[in-house]
Amino acid sequence: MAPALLRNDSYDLVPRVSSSSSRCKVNSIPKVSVIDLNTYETEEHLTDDIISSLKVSGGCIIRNMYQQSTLDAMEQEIRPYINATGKATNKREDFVPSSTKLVTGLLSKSRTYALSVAGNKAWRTVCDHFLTSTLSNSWHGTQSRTSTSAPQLSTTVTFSISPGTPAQGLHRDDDIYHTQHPASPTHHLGRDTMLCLFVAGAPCTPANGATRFVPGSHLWDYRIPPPAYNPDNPLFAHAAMQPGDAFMMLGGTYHGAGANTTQGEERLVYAAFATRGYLRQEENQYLANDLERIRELPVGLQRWAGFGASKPFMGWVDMEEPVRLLSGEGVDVGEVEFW
Ligand SMILES: O=C(O)CCC(=O)C(=O)O
Ligand SMILES: [Fe+2]
Repeated sequence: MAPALLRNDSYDLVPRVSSSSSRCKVNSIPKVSVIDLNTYETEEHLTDDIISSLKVSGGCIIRNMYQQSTLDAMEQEIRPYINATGKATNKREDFVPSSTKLVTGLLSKSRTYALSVAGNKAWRTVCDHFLTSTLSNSWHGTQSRTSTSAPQLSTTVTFSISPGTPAQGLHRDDDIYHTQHPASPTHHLGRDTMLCLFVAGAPCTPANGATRFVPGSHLWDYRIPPPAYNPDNPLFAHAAMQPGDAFMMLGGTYHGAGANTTQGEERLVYAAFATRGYLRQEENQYLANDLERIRELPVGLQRWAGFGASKPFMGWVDMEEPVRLLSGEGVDVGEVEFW
């Protein structure tokens, strides 16, 4: 079915065009990879390329990640919530313009979203790569233990962005974890606290506010402010997507929603965010969701959603993994070691 594997070589560094900001000590602007899922024969090759791309530019666009039938099912489940969301109050106007309709707590609102976006296998593999933590030399008496903490889902959100919505301020999502780094010429594992997945439910164009981002800024000194946006500034790229395309981004990359300057186009994006297993989830999944719906999800997805335990000894209820309590008697959730 798929044509022969096409290796993606689009993340070469191109010479930097000088920036107006003397504080931007970047020597090159990494090119953003745009890869097409249909050209891959194995998921391993796909995720390898996404990972390489994210390390270099902080963002990667994946064409054709979702079929229209999945998008249709997801929209059918989520649209009633969008329709029921009035114009938001301006209590978070400082971050998300009030003309943006946000639907959150999606794990229990849309099973399609839960299985295909939050639980997307390729995304989870990429999360495993960037967000797994291993603790060695954890001494317990005379025993030295090694614990591996798997990443977890942090936030679920649908963005419905109407015409007239102004641009969002450029920001780094990983600020919520107080992440700060000095400038680094290359990426190294251990520095990331967040990985983001954006899925286009409708076309995302520069005119309707496709996410603006600054390739390579995940490696900048975190004290450097974001550059001023202008469409011709070569420091910026746009996550322009057709329905079914996806954009993955490290949480340290400067980005923000653009302005929706169209007359009648809604920008519809389904997003999921992940973090390390021992950090607090941005969205409180225990209160954001109807637990009856969470119970109906596969146990592995429940663990991913924060109802598992992070090793060592994080997140238990009555010294048990939350999935055990959630599932009740008679459901095999497997044995868990807490370290
Ligand atoms: O809507 C977008 O394109 C980005 C939204 C975003 O960055 C955020 O809300 O943190
Ligand atoms: Fe953001």
